[in-house]
Amino acid sequence: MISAVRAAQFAESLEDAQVRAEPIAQFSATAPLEVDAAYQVQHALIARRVEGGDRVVGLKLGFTSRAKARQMGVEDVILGTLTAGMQIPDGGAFEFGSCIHPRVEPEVAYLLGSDVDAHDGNAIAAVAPAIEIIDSRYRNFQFDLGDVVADNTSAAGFAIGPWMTPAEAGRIDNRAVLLEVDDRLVQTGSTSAILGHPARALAVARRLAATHGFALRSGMILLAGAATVAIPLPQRGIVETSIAGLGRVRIRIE
Ligand code: OOG
Repeated sequence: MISAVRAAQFAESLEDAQVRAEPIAQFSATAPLEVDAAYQVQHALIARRVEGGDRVVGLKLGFTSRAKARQMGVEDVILGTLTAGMQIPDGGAFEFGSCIHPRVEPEVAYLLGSDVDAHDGNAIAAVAPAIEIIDSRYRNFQFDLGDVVADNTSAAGFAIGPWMTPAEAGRIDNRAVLLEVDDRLVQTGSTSAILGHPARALAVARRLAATHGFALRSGMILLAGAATVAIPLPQRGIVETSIAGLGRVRIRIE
């Protein structure tokens, strides 16, 4: 653990990097953060946003697929926070210039139908295809585990497609996942790349939430993590995720 003052200082430099869209040096180069301290920084960062009028709308998992963990060299599954300010409506626009070096990845999203504590069973009310935009606030998109947790797991934007009930969706493992830019296929994968079965996401999120001081509440969104590697976000164009049997979600980058 670190002092609240120290956590606030780390949070302020991350917030500054994001607002100015200018990267900072990784903390691990000079002052490595233990995982507990890194979550303290993330909570301080989100508290600043909430004080500024933003609102927590969900949580996101990171490094739930081997492809992503390998791409970034971080092995542990991590939890980040989604706020209303990050949400892009399905079909809406996202400003490339608001980011430093954004990347995009296709994901599965869940809607929680009840509060979830460490022992709860299945609370998934709905499932949807999703797009996540990540933008590390660190130079060259390089970080260690503590760095990326403090930086709210690189969260920058997300869009959710039409929700479907679990009964309508059926078994959601081993569904084809496509990421397209201007109707060109840029990544393909399977929902089973997420933890071997994407339904495991809730249990993993529940464990991390209980350990690191997050609440999983009814009405919250949970992003289960990328099913493929991330690709650089195009400066302009239409980005779309489609998941077989679940439908599609698209945003316009401008
Ligand atoms: C960290 C976020 C990883 C995922 O889906 O695995 C992530 C990063 O790669 O910058 O969101």
